[in-house]
Order: sequence, then C-alpha cells, then structure tokens
Amino acid sequence: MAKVLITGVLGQDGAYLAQHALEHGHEVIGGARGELTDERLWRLRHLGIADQIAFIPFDLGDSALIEQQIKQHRPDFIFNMAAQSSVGDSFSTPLATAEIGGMGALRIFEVARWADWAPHVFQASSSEIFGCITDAQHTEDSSFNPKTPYGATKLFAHIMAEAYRASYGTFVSTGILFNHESPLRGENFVTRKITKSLAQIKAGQQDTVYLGNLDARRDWSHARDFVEAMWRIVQLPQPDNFVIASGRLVSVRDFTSMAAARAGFDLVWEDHGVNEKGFDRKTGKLIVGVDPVFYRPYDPAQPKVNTGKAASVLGWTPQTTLEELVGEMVDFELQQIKH
Ligand code: GDR
Repeated sequence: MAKVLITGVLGQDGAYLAQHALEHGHEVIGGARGELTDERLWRLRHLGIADQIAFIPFDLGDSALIEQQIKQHRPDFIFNMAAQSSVGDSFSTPLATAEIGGMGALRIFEVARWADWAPHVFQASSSEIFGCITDAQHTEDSSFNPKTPYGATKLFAHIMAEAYRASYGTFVSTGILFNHESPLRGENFVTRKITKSLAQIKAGQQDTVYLGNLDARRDWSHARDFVEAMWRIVQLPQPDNFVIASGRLVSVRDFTSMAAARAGFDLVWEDHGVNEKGFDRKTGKLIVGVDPVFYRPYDPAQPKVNTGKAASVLGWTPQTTLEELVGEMVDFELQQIKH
C-alpha cells in the first residue's frame, strides 16, 4: 500500500485519480485549498469516495505549508493536479495562473528535491505548451512555442521538471496532457458547457447555447483513461515525459453535432463566423449560436500527436472512444435534469 498525495483533489482529474488509487488499495491524502463545502465535494461524492480521503489544507501559493504537509505525510507519490486550469480564464488572470500553475509546481519540486524518501512526482503538463503546429505529428521532443499565459505557465513547470531531474536527480515526470473530459468536467470548459446546455434545451429549460470558435479542433479523451496513464508514468523506475492523447482531432462544431444527436437533435449548420447557427432539422429550432464574447484573444490550433511512446513504454492507449465519451456526458446531463 502506497501513500498518494493528490493536489487539486476536488477537481476532475484529482477525483478520478483518488478513485483509481483507492481501488488499488492505496491511502489517499487529498490536498485542497479553502473550505470543503458540499458544492466543492460534489465530484468525490458522485464517485462515492469523499469519506475515504484524508483531506489536508494545501495551497500552492504557500511554500511553508507545502513543505510542512509533505514532510509530515511522507507520500510515496505526489500528483500535482492543482492549477488555474482554464486557458480562457488565463487571459484575465495571468499572474494568478503563473503563481499557482508555475511557481506552485516549483514549490512542490523543491520539497521533493530535499525529501530523504525520494517521492515520485507527477506534473500535469499540457498540449498548450506546443502553442502552434510545427510537425506533422508532434511528440515529446517537438518544439514548444506557447503564446497563452496558461501555456507559458505550463511550459515553465514542464522545463523546471526537466531541470530538477537533470540538476538534482529528483523524480519528476510529466504527462503532456491533451484535452480530457468527463461528466465531472467543470462547466467553463466547452464539452461540459455543450452537453449540459443541450440537456437543458431538450428539457425546455434553456433556449439556445452560445459558443465561441466552432472551428477549433481538439483531441478529446476520457479523463478516466488519462488517470491510468498518469498512474503508470509514476510507477516507472526513471522519470520521463509522455504525450497523452487519442491522436484524433475533432472540431467544436462536430463535437456539438455528436452531443446534439445523443440528446435527440439533428443539427444542420448555416452561415459562417459570428453568424453561424445550428438548427434542429426536424423542428427548425435554433439550438446553437455564436457569441464573440467566447472568442479568445489567441486560440492556437492543436497539433496532431503521435502517442507511440506512451503505447510502447507504458502499454497505454485510450480505452474510451469519443463517441462513448460524448454518450456518457450527455446521458449524465439528461439524468441531472430536475423537472
Ligand atoms: P482548452 O479547453 O482551452 O483546450 O484547455 P476548453 O474546453 O476551454 O476549449 C476548447 C476549445 O473550444 C473553444 N470554444 C470554447 N471554449 C470554451 N471554454 N467555451 C466556449 O463557449 C467555447 N466555444 C468554443 C475554445 O476556443 C478552444 O479552442 C483544456 C484545459 O483542460 C487545459 O487545462 C488543458 O491543459 C488543455 O485542455 C489540454
């Protein structure tokens, strides 16, 4: 039995990681900042594991607290999942994004560096560190050119992880994670916004969902599958970097059509840009509109990736198709509807 510290345990990935660790018989210490309100515990409650976690106060902005908690609990594995994780929000909160996502990660690496029991640290890197398309298929060794505050922050932590490995021999691995979704996703991310809105439109509780860039293409997988990859990464004898993705890019427009079909709509798209609209073919009802307020100042195209290293070294490939993921998310939202 290992001791597993998960920062950001209240978030989507933290919750699935905690579930995974508990299912494998490990002890889970859940780091969370602020009060443990019912509202914030909903993911862990949904998974039925809230009372199996030892919660500790943890704040990535507080070096002394981080050091004290890690030294006291001596975790074998540390998953650093806490961050300001919205690329969109990072445009309005660049300092907080960098402080928590960048310096916060470094604070953990620094404690791990001096820890006499040599914990294995997992750092959640992001596809946003690529920033633009430079190769036909990106890998762990492609160049990094982030141009969003979020991407630059994640690259700082990513490079620091490599620096700590090279300079001090600290075990810090990274997963360069592409988009990973689930019913536990926050509502400010596009997949959950779409699935939740469609269920509400279906129930007559919302008229239309307004989105931003419909042409954006993302490589979406199920968060549960990603957690399995993260777990395998920290079990390796040596720290390393792994791209974790499905290899399939789909536009926001096509994701919306798939989700709409699951909710019982047959979307037809008309016009372009801010005037683009998605109507239900059967009823003619306007289901999707575009509102430029959801456009980003910079929205880099996501590259296609080669996940051969994860497959060969970790024996990992995603188990859930995008169709299954969309189905699970829409069905969850339809069940949540209160009539
Ligand atoms: P992303 O996820 O920025 O890729 O970061 P998000 O779901 O926010 O956006 C995906 C794409 O959809 C477009 N889009 C919209 N996005 C939001 N949030 N709301 C909208 O209404 C909307 N309309 C269109 C966006 O422009 C974007 O192109 C996620 C996060 O989980 C990061 O933490 C993680 O590192 C990366 O994925 C990999």
